[in-house]
Amino acid sequence: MRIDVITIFPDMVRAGLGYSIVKRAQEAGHVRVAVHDLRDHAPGKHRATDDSPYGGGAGMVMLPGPLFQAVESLDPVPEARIILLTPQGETFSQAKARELSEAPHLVLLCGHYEGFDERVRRHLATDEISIGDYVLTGGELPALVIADAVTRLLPGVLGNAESAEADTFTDGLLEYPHYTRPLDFRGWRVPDVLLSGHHAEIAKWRRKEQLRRTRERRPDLWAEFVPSKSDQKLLAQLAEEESEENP
Ligand code: JBH
Repeated sequence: MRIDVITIFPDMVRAGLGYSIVKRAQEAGHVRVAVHDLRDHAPGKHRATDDSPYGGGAGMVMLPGPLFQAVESLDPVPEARIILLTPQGETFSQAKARELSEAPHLVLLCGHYEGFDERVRRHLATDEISIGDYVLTGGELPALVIADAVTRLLPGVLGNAESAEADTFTDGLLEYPHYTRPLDFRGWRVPDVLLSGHHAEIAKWRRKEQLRRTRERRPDLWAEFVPSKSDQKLLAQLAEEESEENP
């Protein structure tokens, strides 16, 4: 896959791409990421990339000219996804990451809060994405989030162990609690079941903890979750344990 990021802060984005799985994936040739300075496509002495809004009002609007020129200079394939990072976009999700990981080419356009000229949205972008409902100063961090989430899904990027690992959003449950050495840390012990060597009991305990956690912490995921027959049995056990704790 090819990923191009267009931004007025190229060094900020490059810094974020130089670590971890994204770095490894680039070195291994699974993804080719390039970061471009929008100002290189801005005309005039001032190299402005934004201007005041027609009709008046506060804030600035990203000019269409530099953005169209920057994207056209990349000569994107017709199947490329041209993505605006904007608080008005669809909220990013694991499902969206999976969908984007199927595309041959992503172009990520980093906007700033006041937003893009409407013609960019209508005639250049194929997608508009937000990473969540909080105020950020620009689309640079969202671009890094998307590059990370998509890259780790590309074939060959994760080792077998990592990719076989059921991730939270695959089966709709949060992960179970993890423990490693030491057995006793400051008087806090690892649960006995994990030391028993009884694999079926361990699997049951883990599944039960996943159910408990998701029900407690994520009512949104819990509402969508469809328990299997064996999950229903574990949930009945949980209810039993809870009624013993609070008689
Ligand atoms: C995207 O993901 C969004 N959430 C909040 N602020 C943003 C600013 C620019 C791009 C976002």
